[in-house]
Amino acid sequence: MTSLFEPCQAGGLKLATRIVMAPLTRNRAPGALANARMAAYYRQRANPATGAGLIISEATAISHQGQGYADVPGIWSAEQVAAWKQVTDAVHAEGGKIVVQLWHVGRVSHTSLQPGGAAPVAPSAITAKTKTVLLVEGLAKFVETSMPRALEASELPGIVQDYRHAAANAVAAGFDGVEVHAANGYLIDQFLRSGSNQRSDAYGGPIENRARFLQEVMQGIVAEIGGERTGIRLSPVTPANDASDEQPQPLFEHVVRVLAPLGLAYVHLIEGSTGGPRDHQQGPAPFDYAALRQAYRAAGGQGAWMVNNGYDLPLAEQSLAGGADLVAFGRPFIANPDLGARLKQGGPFNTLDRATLYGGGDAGYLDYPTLG
Ligand code: 8OZ
Repeated sequence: MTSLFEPCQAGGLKLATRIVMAPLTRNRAPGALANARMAAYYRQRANPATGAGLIISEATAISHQGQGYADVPGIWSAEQVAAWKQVTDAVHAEGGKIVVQLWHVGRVSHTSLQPGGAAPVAPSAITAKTKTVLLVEGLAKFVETSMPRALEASELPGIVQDYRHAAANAVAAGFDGVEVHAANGYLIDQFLRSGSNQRSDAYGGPIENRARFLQEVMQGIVAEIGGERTGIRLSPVTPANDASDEQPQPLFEHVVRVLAPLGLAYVHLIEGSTGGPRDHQQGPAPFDYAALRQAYRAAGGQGAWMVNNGYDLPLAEQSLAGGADLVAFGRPFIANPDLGARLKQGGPFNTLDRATLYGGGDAGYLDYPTLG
């Protein structure tokens, strides 16, 4: 039986264990720049003997237009690349691996975060019934997202180019690869799911059309840096950020068939409602994740299958026995920098302080204790 503590080859990523640190937004990057505090945080979790076999960075904007929250990092400028280098160096000094999560929020933004105070962009001009985080006098404040404008089809190649440029920057910054954020109701997911996509052109309507933007982004990134260091995150039924679709099963089975020939390092699945119930249902029947993986494998997909959402050790080992390759842990990794060591010895686990999740300084960021 495969154990969480065994190595895994995920495309070109040679991982010492199957324990992955999930992407976690922490809003501690003023000026959209990574910094020494962030390097210290990732370093604490980087040694595969005690922490993660792979770290996925917090969601990182591919462009100013892709920004939707206060004090989240970016990776579109040379200054941002140089700033990230201190993080990737710190992780590698501990013998760890790290990929950057590439993010365009689409409609989940606010005019105050957009270039020139413009409206956020989206597949269709439909406001997301969700909140974003602004910082007001240094404190996280949740505010309604702004009304978006619908993107012209002629603008989409420019956004694909922004993804390619960000992926090339990721390699220049020393990342071992990238994860494309196609989950949680952000731009790519807004194109995929019918509740946010009412387009009547080649990017809306039938499933094949709604998956076209994702396909073009992924093909562009793979052409830029190679599939073997590219992963993707999907969340077929999450209601996060007002995401909805009436038929998620055929939609996401089509998506994995599109991904199969790209030779990706991994496919990362959020099962259920992000950070919430694993059995959340959208559509006419419970989502069948085994059928999704089978559709990917049947289409020739060889990437590692990474699962996420509410995992503990018994559930993780059950999932590995059922065919998953990697398990991503989110909030447990915030409160337990040495989560790997704690899983191995069966705990104990520190409790999470929700008040320090988004924004702030070292408290609730660098001061969670390790064992011993
Ligand atoms: C929590 C707060 C802000 C953003 C996601 C990037 O849900 C996020 C996020 C999570 O994927």
